[in-house]
Amino acid sequence: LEYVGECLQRANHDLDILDLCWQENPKFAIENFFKESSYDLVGITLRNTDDCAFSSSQSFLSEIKEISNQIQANTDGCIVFGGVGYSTMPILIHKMTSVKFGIRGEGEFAFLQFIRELENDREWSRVANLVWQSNGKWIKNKKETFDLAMLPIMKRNIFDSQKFFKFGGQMGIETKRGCDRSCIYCADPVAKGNTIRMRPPTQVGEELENLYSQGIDCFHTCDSEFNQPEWHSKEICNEIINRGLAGKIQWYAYCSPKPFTSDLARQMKKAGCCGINFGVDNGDETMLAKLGRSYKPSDIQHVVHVCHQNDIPVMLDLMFGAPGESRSSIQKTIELMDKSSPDRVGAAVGVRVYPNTNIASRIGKDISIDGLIQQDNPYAPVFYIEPSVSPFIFEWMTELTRDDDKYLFFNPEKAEQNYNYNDNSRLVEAIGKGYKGAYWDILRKFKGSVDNAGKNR
Ligand code: B12
Ligand code: SF4
Repeated sequence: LEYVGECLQRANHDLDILDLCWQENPKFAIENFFKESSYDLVGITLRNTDDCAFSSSQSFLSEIKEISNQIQANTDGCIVFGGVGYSTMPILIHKMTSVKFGIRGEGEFAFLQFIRELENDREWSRVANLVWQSNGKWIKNKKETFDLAMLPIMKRNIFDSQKFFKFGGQMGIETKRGCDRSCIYCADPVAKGNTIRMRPPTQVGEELENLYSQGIDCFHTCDSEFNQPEWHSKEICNEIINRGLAGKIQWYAYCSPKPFTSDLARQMKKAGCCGINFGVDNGDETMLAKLGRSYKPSDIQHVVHVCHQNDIPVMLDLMFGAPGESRSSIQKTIELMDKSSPDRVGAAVGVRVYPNTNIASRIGKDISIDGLIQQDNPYAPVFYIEPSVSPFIFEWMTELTRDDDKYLFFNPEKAEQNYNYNDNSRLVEAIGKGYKGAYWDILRKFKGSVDNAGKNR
């Protein structure tokens, strides 16, 4: 939202922000906000529609509906949704609320086009990425992507960055957008586009400096996969090094296990990278192919090795219960984790089936519909668990990983190993005590209320 807001400011539009993240009582905050001024246009960002975790299956849609209803009741301005959560399921969100417009995908250029039409002809078909209604039918305008070099240098001063940093433990920064892979469950290509578009390294470097000058020195990349393509990741690292930021900032990234060279690991370390999360999903070769992954178990072992050689801690993210999962694939995955010894392993059971993903379109065709789990509520998140493993997978996973504290689970009952970042009192406590970094790394270092050893700073 800050990126979109800065583009509006550059185009000389007046802008006010209501940040509901800090409001104890959103209803009251909304009423007060709209009492102060009237607005022609109200943009709402929806980052998360749900927590993407089968064990909790928490949906945020009813709150989103309530908040958008309250906003509608308090303004005559035109309301437009946007955000990555919205972009994963725009039509469902419009049907659930009575908001008439939304921009899926990136918002900086499209929102400006929308404003031009709002002020002039209201020819909605001209606005890239717009979702709107015509004669009772929902229309999704063609998705367009823009050259990210056209973005302004982001000052990052619209929101209270210091407050977000203090209570969030790290700050997001994007170096590229979109992903050209087709992992069967992934909503990133749906929401962000299926080509990779890169930001010029100087743009990223200046943005990092602007944040650093506000006292922010710990970051997480917001790219789908930071290392794709590798040449661009290296240029970003060089930029950080050449600006003299490497010794001053720490940063973490999501990366894909292939391609990932020791050269890149060395360069990332030199540029201040202090942890990488690889979403590896599974450790069985057949399962990796079924998931649409192009690497092999040996590549997973290799990345852990090269990261450790360069003193970079590693988190591997696993997802059990995908179509084709079996007792043997689970066993092989756990064996690979033991062999490769990452610093932490996130073990999630159940695949969140987001609309318009490959898995969503294959359910009922070549993937068993029996594995589909949905509660009675039509807006409840839908998950898939391979029927042949679902009767024993939870108990067996517990058995296999017992007493091994490298495993983190999406399980609120195991507070000390819970890595659902959406609902995690342990994480909140650690950040309150001054821990910074990627959340898995904070959870790794934080030994609980009684022990402050290993504190990041
Ligand atoms: C980095 C990241 C994280 C980091 C964040 C680090 C940080 N400091 O920022 C961490 C690891 C902490 C994280 C945690 C979680 N994440 Co996350 N995360 C991402 C990721 C990769 C990037 C998000 C981002 O900031 N993008 C960069 C910005 C610039 O893009 P953007 O927000 O989309 O904004 C653009 C457009 O959407 C649009 N736009 C945005 N707002 C608006 C508003 C208007 C009016 C308009 C017109 C346009 C517009 O314009 C913007 C610029 O182009 C996304 C996937 C992705 N590739 O986007 C997942 C993603 C957002 N995460 C997801 C989830 C589920 C979570 C967790 C809930 C997981 C969990 N249970 O622990 C938590 C929730 C944390 C929280 N409290 O919010 C899901 C959400 C899916 C959904 N439908 O809800 C995503 C989409 C991943 C996925 N494919 O499933 N995450
Ligand atoms: S899981 Fe990673 S590599 Fe696969 S489509 Fe999603 S972002 Fe791309």
